[in-house]
Amino acid sequence: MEKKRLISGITSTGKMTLGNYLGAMQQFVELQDEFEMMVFVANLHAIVLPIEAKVLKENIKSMVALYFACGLDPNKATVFLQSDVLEVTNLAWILSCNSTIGELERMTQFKDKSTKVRADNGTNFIPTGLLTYPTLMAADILLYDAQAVPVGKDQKQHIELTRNLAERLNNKFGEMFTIPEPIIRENGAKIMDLQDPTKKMSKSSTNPKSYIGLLDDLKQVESKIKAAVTDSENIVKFDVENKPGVSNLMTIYSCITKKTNSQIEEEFKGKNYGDFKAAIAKVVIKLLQKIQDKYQELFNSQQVEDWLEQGALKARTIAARKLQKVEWKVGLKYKK
Ligand code: AQP
Repeated sequence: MEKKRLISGITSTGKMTLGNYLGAMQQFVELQDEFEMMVFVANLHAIVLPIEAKVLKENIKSMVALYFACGLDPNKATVFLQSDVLEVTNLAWILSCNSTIGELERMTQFKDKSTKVRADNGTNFIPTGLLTYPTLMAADILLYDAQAVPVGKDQKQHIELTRNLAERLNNKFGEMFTIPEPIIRENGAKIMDLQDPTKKMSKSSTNPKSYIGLLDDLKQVESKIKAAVTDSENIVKFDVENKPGVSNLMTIYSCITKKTNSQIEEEFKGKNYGDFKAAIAKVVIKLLQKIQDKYQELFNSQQVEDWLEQGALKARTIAARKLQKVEWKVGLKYKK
């Protein structure tokens, strides 16, 4: 039986965080044996908000090496750079022409990010790409006939839109797209900011204490965990509403150790937050040490460039076939 195809990507707006790892990358690695996994570095998504060319280049290079350092196997997963497949922007345009401004404006990510841009720079500086981001994301998925998309909780609404667009075009022009399902893990789907545990941990956050980068200095990682916001109760208990900081740290600990919340509560019964944070720092540092050692080995290696080229070739072959079919169906091509 053919394996189900899964696709996902991470935006190269910064260095990958523990949130990206636990919400997305860890899943990709676990799923690569059972499914046909396609994973890309989303560099086209990264230019939605202004980013320096030099920084973007560094982010891409470091992210590619990190993908493999985190455990993606080039013999199992197809790893590629989003902009290496030109077909994706063609399909994104077709999807944009079949979506409405209203439905794109309703996306939570657009609302949050445009509010922030407005506050920082004024109303006239909201890039069009911020609004059309979800149609590019839909193209990323539909171009490869992916049956499922492993993502963090924040991307669920975009997958819902992708499904709607696929159904809309299938009905209007005839069957052409596979309708994708989201795969969202229960634990770790939303790792929160260490300084404000009501907000998602984000790699573009301006406060470095609020997130753990996979490439952070390990001493700093320890201090960031020690400085993470908790509460004054000194009781390790999972209660997102009343103890968001402690619950977030429990989630991080649980995702890495695979212990359940009740096992963790039992483990730290009668102990204080100092002990709890020291235990979390220990497992996070052990995980990052392993990733960073592998990263050092891979960064600058020709092997990584070769794997990426090999991934792009495979992705382009699938994409070209699909785009031809779509262009024929919508009437852009007049010769078969
Ligand atoms: N904090 C998080 N917890 C769990 N999952 C997360 N993801 C991101 N942050 C968390 C998941 O990682 C994948 C790639 O996300 P992305 O980088 O493409 O975009 P994002 O969701 O906007 O992530 P960031 O870090 O917040 O990026 P910036 O700062 O650029 O906006 C997705 O599956 C996402 O759900």
